Amino acid sequence: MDAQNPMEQWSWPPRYDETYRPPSGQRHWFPRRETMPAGERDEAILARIREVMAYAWDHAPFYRRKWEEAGIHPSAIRDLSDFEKVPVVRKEELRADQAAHEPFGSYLAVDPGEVKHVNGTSGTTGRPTAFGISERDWRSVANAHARVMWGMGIRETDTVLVASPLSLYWGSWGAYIGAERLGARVFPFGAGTPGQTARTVMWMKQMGVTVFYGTPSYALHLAEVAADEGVDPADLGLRKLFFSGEPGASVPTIRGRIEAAFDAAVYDSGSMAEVSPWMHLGAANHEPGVFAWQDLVYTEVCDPVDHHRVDYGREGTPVYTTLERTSQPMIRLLSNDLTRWEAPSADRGRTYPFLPQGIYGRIDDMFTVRGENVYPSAIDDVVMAAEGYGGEHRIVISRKSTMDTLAVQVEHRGVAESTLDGWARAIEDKLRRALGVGAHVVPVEYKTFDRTEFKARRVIDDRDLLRRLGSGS
Ligand code: 8LQ
Repeated sequence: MDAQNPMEQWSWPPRYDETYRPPSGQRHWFPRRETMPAGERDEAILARIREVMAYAWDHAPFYRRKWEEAGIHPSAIRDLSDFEKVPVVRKEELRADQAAHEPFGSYLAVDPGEVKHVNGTSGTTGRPTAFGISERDWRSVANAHARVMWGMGIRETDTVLVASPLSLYWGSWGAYIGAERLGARVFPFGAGTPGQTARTVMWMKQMGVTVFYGTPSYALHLAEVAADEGVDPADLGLRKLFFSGEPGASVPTIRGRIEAAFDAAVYDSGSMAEVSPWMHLGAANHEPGVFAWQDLVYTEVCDPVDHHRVDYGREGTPVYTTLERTSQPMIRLLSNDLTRWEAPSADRGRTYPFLPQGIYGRIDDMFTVRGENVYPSAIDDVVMAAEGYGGEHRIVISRKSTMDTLAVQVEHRGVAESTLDGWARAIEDKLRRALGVGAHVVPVEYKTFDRTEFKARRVIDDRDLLRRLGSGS
């Protein structure tokens, strides 16, 4: 342990020894930071929050305006409960602020000349948001990601394939610079151009890729394409796959399918690009679920209405605060995602709060059918477990008179025509038990639906269409 730095390179503004790397056999990159009593860490986090808030107050007019309106000054934060009174930041606010203060918004807390990297949201509708990243932040993210990837067991002897789009998407670059900082070999193949997936399979074999990064949907698609090319994905030589961007790696069925297809270990990670290092929700050993690495990005799982922390054991929406970002610090960014958290426990090998089911959905994607809240990922979990599942499905919500109905179109493969009806009814039974509501299962031919190379969009909400046409209620 470094006597000058009792929490191992813990400083504000962040400064890392770029030559540091633990011995290969060591489980933790920073053992003290990762295994210290959670209460002690919380004290350091509180002090850091005060520093980050004071910094934002001085350097980012967006925060000063917002907090003055709310009557809050950084010096008033005396404990972590006080911090819950700081108003959340919504993504719409960031978008509007950037429109008013081009190009990076008035939450940019460094001189514009210090922005050395630009990433952004890849959304095709609405105004995109630009991420202006200083060199210091770029390095902090690289160091954080190296550390979380180290925790997944990735080592300098690995070759890491970045198989998500290498364009505006922060996720790909974050994985790239993390792997590079860790000392691994990085192979930025990307994803998303026609015919690329078959080439990925070929190159993976040639380059001896041992680690895959991308989305869970894409890993499943890659396995399918490999099989079409006559390659058993289990023979590709992968040791590990790690994911971000969408639910899946902590959804048991999806996780199981990926593990089985590639005969490799699966790790979940990811939060939101705005709060990169997004990998702060890195993996726990070989179980589903993720840790909230609180010393990188302080995560509060909150009541979606009052934005106060919910008790451990309860469901809520993550609210994120970056503790190592100086260019566009995020202080209580509301995710509108859903998760459940558990108290830190030394038994898990890291004393961080634990999200046993990962992030299982977005509040916006949740729908209500006959009074029951339904998450698409819960449907995925059931449908993808069915023997004879063909690889894709679509969830269709529509409205008949005043009642919402749920139908799931499921591709089948290798199911005899004469038994299809029974096959569909069996999935319906399982859905009813898992969701508490009935769903109509419609079998469709294998490869009816497009595969995605990025984040899946499986929900078709006909009620939206009705609303847009003005005929819905
Ligand atoms: N989202 C991201 N990671 C997720 C996960 N592990 N489980 C469930 N949902 C997840 C840049 C990083 O890869 C994170 C990322 O995808 O950032 P984006 O593009 O800003 O998207 C953020 C949203 O992806 C989150 O709010 C989650 O809904 C989802």
